[in-house]
Amino acid sequence: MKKAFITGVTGQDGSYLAELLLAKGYEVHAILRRSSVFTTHRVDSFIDHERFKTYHGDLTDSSNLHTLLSRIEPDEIYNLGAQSHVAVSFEVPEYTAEVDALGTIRLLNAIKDLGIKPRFYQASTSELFGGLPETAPQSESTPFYPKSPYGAAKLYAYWVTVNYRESYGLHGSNGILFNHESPRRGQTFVTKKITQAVARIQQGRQELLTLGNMDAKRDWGYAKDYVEAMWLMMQQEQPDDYVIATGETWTVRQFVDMSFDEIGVQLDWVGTGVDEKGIDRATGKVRVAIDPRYFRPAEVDLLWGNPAKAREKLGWVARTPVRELVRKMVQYDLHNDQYGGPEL
Ligand code: NDP
Ligand code: GDR
Repeated sequence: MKKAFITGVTGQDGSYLAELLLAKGYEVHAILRRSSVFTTHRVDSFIDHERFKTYHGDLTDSSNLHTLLSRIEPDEIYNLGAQSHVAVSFEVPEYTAEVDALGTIRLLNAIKDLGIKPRFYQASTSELFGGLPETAPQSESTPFYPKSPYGAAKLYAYWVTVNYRESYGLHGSNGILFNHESPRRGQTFVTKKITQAVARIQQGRQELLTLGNMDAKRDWGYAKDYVEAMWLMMQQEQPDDYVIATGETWTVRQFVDMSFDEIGVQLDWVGTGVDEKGIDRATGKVRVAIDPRYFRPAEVDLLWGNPAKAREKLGWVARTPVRELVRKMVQYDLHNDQYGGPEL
């Protein structure tokens, strides 16, 4: 029986990945951060599974990671734990680097010191790219240009994974994943914020959705498809780095329109910049407003991935078009207030 070790299991991706690995017969070991409130909503449906084992742990604690890896001796390590919010990273840059950059080297050093030989997956990101229109669509050979403390921390993690591969023969791969969403997406990321607001507006529990930059373009896929790519990378004879994306890009405004479409509301967009408003054509009510407090000190304007290498080498393709993703998220939010409900 293969053993996997996951950091970030309570997050969106970690929960889908753990489910996938349990279904494949793995023993799944994972760390949970101590918190004053429960953080296990996304894994509660399988937390008592006999092959799912949890430990308190933290990417900021080297001795904890060292001890756990020496006891478990996993076959595969998936490093998904991170302070993953780009806007928040401008407010807590040092902590973001501590977890996202140094957390990765802590894991890699534990592997090296212990002399164990797991395969290692690093959750790299399209935020490594600057999102300049002339670089799109971005591929594995597009130059990096991180535009946030988060992106810069992930750049370090990307390169130390490559470096330990080249220096010590680590089977380490970077998945350069473009944005991927799901009903389990954290509530402060733009897609979930939108679909949850649409559901609440439909239910008469919210009036207004307030957003920042509506012109940013993102290549949005479905998280459940993307964790399969992580696993596929770990099954390859040779480690490598892969862009994982749908190959399509949409503005935030288009995502808003598609989400309101799900409940039969068409919006009129009036004005420009900070005055822009999405007005419900049928009722005349303002549904969307822009608040500069959601603007970032620097923005990644256009992310649009080229997943050709993943298709050719891993046989992976994104199966869920953005419309279907929007439908899954809005429908889920119409029927569930918490993570853990049934998905369509
Ligand atoms: P989430 O924010 O949903 O989950 C992050 C996870 O990391 C949570 O389990 C969180 O624990 C954990 N974590 C945070 N800080 C620490 C720490 N100090 N020690 C250990 N664990 C910690 O992220 P996603 O699931 O969306 O993303 C997974 C990974 O993939 C992240 O590394 C992210 O940066 C990266 N990524 C995500 C993309 C996306 O579009 N979703 C795209 C590309 C990369 P807790 O529940 O306690 O907060
Ligand atoms: P991103 O995702 O920064 O791409 O990082 P997010 O959903 O936060 O932002 C996407 C785009 O939407 C714009 N935006 C807003 N964003 C948020 N969060 N809230 C708003 O109100 C809002 N209004 C407009 C943003 O400016 C941005 O352009 C995600 C994370 O999962 C990272 O961990 C991951 O590495 C990248 O995706 C790929």
